[in-house]
Amino acid sequence: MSRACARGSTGRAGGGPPADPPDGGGGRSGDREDDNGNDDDDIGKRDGQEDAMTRTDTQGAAGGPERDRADAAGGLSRRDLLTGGGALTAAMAMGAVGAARAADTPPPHIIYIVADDLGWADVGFNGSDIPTPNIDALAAEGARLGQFYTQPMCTPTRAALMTGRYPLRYGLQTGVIPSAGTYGLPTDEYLMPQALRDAGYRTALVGKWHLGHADTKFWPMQRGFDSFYGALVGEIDHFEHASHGVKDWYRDNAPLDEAGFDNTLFGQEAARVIEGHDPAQPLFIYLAFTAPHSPFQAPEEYVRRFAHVEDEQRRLYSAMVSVMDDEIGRVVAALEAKGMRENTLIVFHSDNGGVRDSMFAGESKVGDNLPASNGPFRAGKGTTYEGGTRVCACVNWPGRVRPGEVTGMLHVVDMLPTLAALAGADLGASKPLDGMDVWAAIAEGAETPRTEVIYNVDPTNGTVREGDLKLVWTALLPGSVELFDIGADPGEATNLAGQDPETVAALQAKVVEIASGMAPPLLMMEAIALTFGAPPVAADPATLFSQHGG
Ligand SMILES: [Ca+2]
Repeated sequence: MSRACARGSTGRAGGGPPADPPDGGGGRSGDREDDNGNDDDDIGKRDGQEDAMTRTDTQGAAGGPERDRADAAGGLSRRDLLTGGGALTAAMAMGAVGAARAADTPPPHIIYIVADDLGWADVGFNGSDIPTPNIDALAAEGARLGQFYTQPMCTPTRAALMTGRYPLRYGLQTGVIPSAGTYGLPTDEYLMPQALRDAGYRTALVGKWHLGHADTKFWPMQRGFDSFYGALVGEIDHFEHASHGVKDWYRDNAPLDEAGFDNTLFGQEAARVIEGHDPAQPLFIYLAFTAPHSPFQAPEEYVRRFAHVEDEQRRLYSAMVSVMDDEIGRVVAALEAKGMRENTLIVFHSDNGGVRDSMFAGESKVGDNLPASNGPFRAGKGTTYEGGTRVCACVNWPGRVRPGEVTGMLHVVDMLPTLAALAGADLGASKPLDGMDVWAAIAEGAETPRTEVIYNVDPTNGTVREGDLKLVWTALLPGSVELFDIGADPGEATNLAGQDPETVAALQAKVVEIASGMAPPLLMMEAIALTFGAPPVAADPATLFSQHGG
C-alpha cells in the first residue's frame, strides 16, 4: 500500500512543512526525505502497478522459484508486481491503470471543469429538466460518479482539490474566504498545477480561484499556473465582473476591463487556449465556472430559452446552467478540431451542493424560493448533509474510462494523487495526503479503496463516515447528534443515534481526535484579529442620531 493510501484515513502521519517548501512560482526542489526520514523516491507512487512500470532491481531479476510458483499457480506473485518482468501482466491485471501508465502512452491532456453551487439534480444525467446535452454526453460516454464528495463550500473544496488534503489540515475548514478576507491557501502547500507543471504540463486557470486574493503571493500564477484568466474572489457580478463594486477580473497578473457574461468568456478563453496549444505538450486547464452561483444572471438569449419557467430565479439559474453546458460543448469541439480529444481526460463536478438555505447563497440577495435541486439528498451547500457534499460528477476519457456508473465513495482530495499518477507527476513535495489514487475505480469500476470520508471537522461541526454509517455532530449549541445509514437511507431521514450508541461514541471519538490535530480555522483567526487588533472605526457624524431626528 502506498504512503498516500496508508494516510488516506483519519490518520495524518507526521506533519509539518516539507524541508524545502516549493516557492511561489512552483519551483521544484530536489530530493528530500519524508517525515519518517525515508527517501522520497516512492512518495507519490500509488500502487504496485507503478512500481511494476519502473522498478527492475528491487527484488532481483524476474524468474526463480517464486516466479515459477506463481506461474504454476496461474497467478501473480508479489514479485510480478515489483519487477519489470511482470510489467505487462501487472498492467493487464490493473486494467486501465496500467494502460494509462504505459511508457509509450503520452500523459493525457486534462480539462478539469468545476461548476459553482450546481445542484446534484440540475444536470440532465441526474434527471434534470434543464437540458445539458454536452455534459450529458460526457457522462454517457464516461463514468458517472454516484458518490463523489466535496467539502460543503467553495474555498474548502477548491483547496482540497489543489492539495489532495482536507482543509482542516491547513485552516480552510470553516466558511469561505470573504471579499474582505486577507488570508489564503497557505503557500507551503504543494498544489496540483505545481505538480503537473513540474511533470511537463502547461497549466492554465480559466475561471474562479477563491483561494486568496488580498496578497499577490496567493494568486494563481504564484501557485503553479502558467496563465490565469478570470476572478480571484468567490462571487462576482457576472456582467460587471466586480464584487461590491470592486473589479475582480484579470488576465495573468494584470487587471482587465472587458464586457461580456463571465461564463461565456470562460468557455471562449478555454477554447482559445486549446486552439493555440501545441498538442505535443500535455495541457492542464482548470476550468472553474462561476455558474450557477448567485447573483442569478444570464444573457438575454439564454433567459429566453427558459421563458416557460415561471419562477424567475429558477429561470435565471437554468439559463446559467445552459450557458455553462454550451461552453463545455465549445471546449470539447475545440479539442476535436485540434485532434486532442482522444487523449484528453475531462473531469466535471460541482464544488458543493446546490444552495437550499439562503444563509449560504453568498453575498447576493436571493429570494426564499431557492432554485437549485439536490434531488433525493438532504439540505445543501454549507451543510455536511449529502445535499451539501455529494455532488454531480463525471469523468470522460475516450477508450480509457469505461462508460457506466461508479458507485463507490470518492472524495475530491483523491483527484490530485489520481491525476498525478496518470500524468507521471511526483508528489514528493506534498505534505501527507488524505487523497488516494482512485483511477481503477473511476476507469474500470473497480472497488474504491476509500472506506471512509471526513466530510468536515471544524469548531462547529464534525461529520465523518465509516462504511455506510455517518455521524453528523453539530457542536454549536444547543448541538445535535445524528447517525445515518447512508446505504439504506441516502436521504438522511432516519436518525439512528439512539439505537446505536456504540457507533456514535466511536465516531465521536474519531471526530475529537481529528479536531485535536486540526489547524485553527483562518476565518476565525482573522475574525479574532479584527475583534482585538483592528483600529476603531468612528461613526460618520452626518449619520449620528439621524434616525431620531437629531
Ligand atoms: Ca460553490
